Order: sequence, then structure tokens, then C-alpha cells
Amino acid sequence: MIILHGFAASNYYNLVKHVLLYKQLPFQENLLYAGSKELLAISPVGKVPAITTPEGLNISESSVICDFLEETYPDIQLYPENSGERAVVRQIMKIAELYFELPSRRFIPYAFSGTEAPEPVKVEIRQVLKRGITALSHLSQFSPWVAGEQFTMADIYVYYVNSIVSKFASSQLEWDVLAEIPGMTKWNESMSQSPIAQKIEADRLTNMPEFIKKVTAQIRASKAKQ
Ligand SMILES: N[C@@H](CCC(=O)N[C@@H](CS)C(=O)NCC(=O)O)C(=O)O
Repeated sequence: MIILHGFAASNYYNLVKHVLLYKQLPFQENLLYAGSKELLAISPVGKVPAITTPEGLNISESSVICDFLEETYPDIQLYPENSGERAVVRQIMKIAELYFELPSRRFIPYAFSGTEAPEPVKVEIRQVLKRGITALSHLSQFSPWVAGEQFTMADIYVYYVNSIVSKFASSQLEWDVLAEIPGMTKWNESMSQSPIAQKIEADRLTNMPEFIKKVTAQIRASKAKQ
């Protein structure tokens, strides 16, 4: 059976979990936090998520895991047959990660320590997000799914990317980033209603107190070292 390593407060963990549930693949969850020795033995940079395949192969990096799951378990498809259409789906996923998730993630340490990011950091992040807005407005269809008529990996990917944008970028920048993309808010809301997304959200909320305790302890330890 596939083992999914990580913790339910992680959006990357949740996007891979969503793919596993959508594809109706049996899997076991192994609770590991980022930076732990056990995780480092499985995930080379110590990040969450990672999976161990039934054959014992360890794989990390969410998009790589998504591709592996699709190639190995193609019965319930999450990429279009056509290679050009597949490239568009991957392009949306990549742009969402580079221009939406990664810049928004930079606000997480400020949010957890209850501080506001300095203005130059905000200016820089706002610029990157603007490029993401332009690109995603151009590429997204929402008819009814992100890449068109077929529900694809891009729907799952963008949904969990958006969770970081809404929670951290929008609050630090006082800017409803998702509302800038026509159709995005409505689509995001409908994604959140799916039974899989609801189960994942319930698991996330259950894990949150323990995760916050861990992060707070890490912040305290790093302050004590300074
Ligand atoms: N590029 C990685 C990013 C994963 C990632 O950033 N995971 C976070 C948890 S949501 C993490 O493990 N952070 C710990 C760290 O940055 O050391 C992927 O696509 O899986």
C-alpha cells in the first residue's frame, strides 16, 4: 500500500492526499513533521509530503508525486489524453506554484509570529502575485473546471495553492488576490464543497493545534539561539 508521509496542516500534503482519494487508491498516512530525522530519510530536503510506493520507492516533490500517481494508476484520469492539453494543465500548475504559492508562503513566518511583513517584502511579493494574476487569468477557463470541460490535476493543485494565497497573502496585503481572476472565487468555493475537500479540511483542522504547537516551539527555539 502507498504510504503518505507528512501532516494534514500542509497544503502540499493535502493536494497529494486529494489526488489519492480522487483516484480511489488505498493509502496509509504516516504523521511526520518537516525537518524531522525520519522525514529526512525519506524526503531528501526534509519537506512534506513524500510517499513510499508499495515497492518501497520514496518520492518527494508534490508535482512529481502527482505525475507518478497518474502514470502508475491511470484508471481514474487527472490529465487529458492530448499532449498539448496536458501541457496546458501542467503550465497552470507550475504558474500557480511559482507565482501564487511560493510568494504567498513567504508571509507564513510573519503570520505565525504575529508580525507584519516589512513594506519592501510586501512590494516584492505583490509584484510576483500580479504576474500570477495576469497569467492565471489568461490560462484559466472555469468552464466549469480550471482547464476546461475536464476535471484535471490543475483543479486539485490550484485549489490547495489558493489556500495559502487566501490565508497569508490576502491578509498581509489586505488584498483579495483570488477576486482579481474572473471566475476563480466561485470555482474555489465549489471545489471546497466536494466531499474529498471537506474530509481533507476536517483532517486539517484536527491537526492544526499540534502543528501550531510545533511551529511555536521552533520559533521560540530559534529566538533563544539568537
Ligand atoms: N516543493 C515542495 C514544497 C513542499 C513544502 O514546502 N512543504 C512544506 C509544508 S507545507 C514544508 O515541508 N516546509 C518545511 C521547510 O520548508 O523546510 C513540494 O512541491 O512538495
